[in-house]
Amino acid sequence: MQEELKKIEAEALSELQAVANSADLEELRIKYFGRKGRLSTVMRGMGKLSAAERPVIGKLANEVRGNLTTAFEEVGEKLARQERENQLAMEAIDITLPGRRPQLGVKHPITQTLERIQQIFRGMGFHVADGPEIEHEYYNFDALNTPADHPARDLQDTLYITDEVLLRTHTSPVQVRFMEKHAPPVRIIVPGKAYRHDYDVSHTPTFHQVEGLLVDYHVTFSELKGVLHSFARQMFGDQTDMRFRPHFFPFTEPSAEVDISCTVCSGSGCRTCSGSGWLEILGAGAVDPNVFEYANYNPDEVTGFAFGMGVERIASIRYGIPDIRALYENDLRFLRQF
Ligand code: 2U9
Repeated sequence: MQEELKKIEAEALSELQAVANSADLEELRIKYFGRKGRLSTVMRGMGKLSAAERPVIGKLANEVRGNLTTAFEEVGEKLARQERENQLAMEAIDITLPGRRPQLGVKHPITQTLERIQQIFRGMGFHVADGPEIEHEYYNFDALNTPADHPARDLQDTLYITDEVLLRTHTSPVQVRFMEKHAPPVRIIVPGKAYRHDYDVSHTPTFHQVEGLLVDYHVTFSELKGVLHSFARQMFGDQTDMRFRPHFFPFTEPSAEVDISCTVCSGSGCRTCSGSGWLEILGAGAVDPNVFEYANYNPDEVTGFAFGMGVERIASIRYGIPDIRALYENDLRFLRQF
């Protein structure tokens, strides 16, 4: 039995050296100290010993148990320490790593363009006016000298709410309302949404316009040209050329469509300008005397000019966007570029 105890001690100590983690240690503890463990089995056998042998073996058994208990405790503490360290190392946060940057949004290209247009005209002394998007046909058409049989009034082009109420097809009704409330001189721009039954690469049913109106006692067409040329150069660069082509609008006479030299080829002709060297950016003209009559201004006393531009068109030229419908798809990969 003496030898058996020594053997158990030696084997337990040797096995203890090989233990790699707390779970294995617990298994080993049960193997030796458990109720059916090797040490307990030997201890239980002591009852069969003679009175002479018992104290000797008993002493040895206690020694062995004491030694092993100490050895198990030591290994247990070492393993617990190691496991804690491993855990901490695994959970460690590297505070020197760069943080995740929040994705900052940008203003929509339409908004940026609207703001730039307003900034330029403010710089030339224009004030900003606004008004309703749901209009009476009187303000949208009649007061703008657009006769009842004019094609623009057609259901095909205009979005009607009732027989006489509609979504404004341009921001011009705001200028009429403004003249009703204010005596000349007038120098305003009207940025805002307009609506038309239209959808293709260059038209969306909802679109943005900036229109301008200047009325005073001796305003001439050359001042219109000066204002628009200044606008074009501030918007598209100092080298921008401009030309006026005769056109017709019901509310201006004479009227013109206004082109700038192509921003891609500077006028030599390319795909963007269909080889012409020019890009249409807006329409303009001298306010028709009939429009002044409707607004209760005396056409014998005042003259004025007006202009209108589509903001989507200006933005598409400014940023080189071939299909303006992209402006309304809200694809972040597209929007992030501006
Ligand atoms: C009043 C008198 C005159 C506004 C004008 C245009 C020419 C014009 C188009 C540009 C592109 C509309 O968005 S678009 O399709 N507009 O060409 N607009 S003159 O004339 C007015 C407005 C109000 C009282």
